[in-house]
Amino acid sequence: MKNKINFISTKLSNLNPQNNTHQSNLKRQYCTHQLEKAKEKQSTSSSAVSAYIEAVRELACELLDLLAEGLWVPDRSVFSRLIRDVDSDSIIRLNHYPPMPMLCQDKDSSPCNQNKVGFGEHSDPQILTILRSNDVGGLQISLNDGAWVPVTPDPATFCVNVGDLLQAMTNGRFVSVRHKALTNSSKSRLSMAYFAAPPPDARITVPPEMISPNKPALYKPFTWGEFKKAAFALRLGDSRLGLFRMECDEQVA
Ligand SMILES: O=C(O)CCC(=O)C(=O)O
Repeated sequence: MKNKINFISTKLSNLNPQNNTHQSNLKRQYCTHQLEKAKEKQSTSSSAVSAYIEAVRELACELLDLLAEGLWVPDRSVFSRLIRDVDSDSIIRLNHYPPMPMLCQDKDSSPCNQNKVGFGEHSDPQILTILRSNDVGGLQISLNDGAWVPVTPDPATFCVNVGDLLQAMTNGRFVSVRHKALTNSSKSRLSMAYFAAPPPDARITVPPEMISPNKPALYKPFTWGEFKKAAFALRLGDSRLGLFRMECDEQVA
């Protein structure tokens, strides 16, 4: 293929060298222009993403400060400090769920008459998730009794999920929410999730004020790195916090 291109260009230059110089200059100018346009576009979108990340990180920190205050923890930045850390392992994920038409012969028969699962049931392992979506529904959360409740989509609001680490750091006072996302049969769902996480070597512990003889520590101390490693060894829907739960005899001790 490379030879062929070389051959054609040689031929063109043989026919009219001046023309060819002009053509390749035009071509080069066009390519440079396209490249600059693409770079400009890339830098505009990457600065928009950076600005968004900064804004949602600030929101997550403010929420965590309020939460610590509400729990009567004297050091109100005990949770947010982990996210503000320069080595914070926070990430952003963009999800796209293309429409999945229901292609059933018999429209009334289950399960092909139901929406397909786009993102399986799970809880978020990090501290807090700030989720935003377009106006296409699909997100569902699981209640204590196991019932699934749809979350009304609203592009102007944020959905905040408590993650596993916050459950551990509040000694079970806040519970990480199990959720899943279903596809829509005719429209695309888009969502953007900011997962606020500590640095990998941060020790996940409970503020001492939240532990008492009546409410002993539920989880052993662990690092986020250890938790992530354990999480990767499990399936998406498995409960990871169970691995770090104190044994009953340790709680009494
Ligand atoms: O798209 C959604 O609403 C859910 C996304 C989600 O659960 C995730 O990214 O972990």
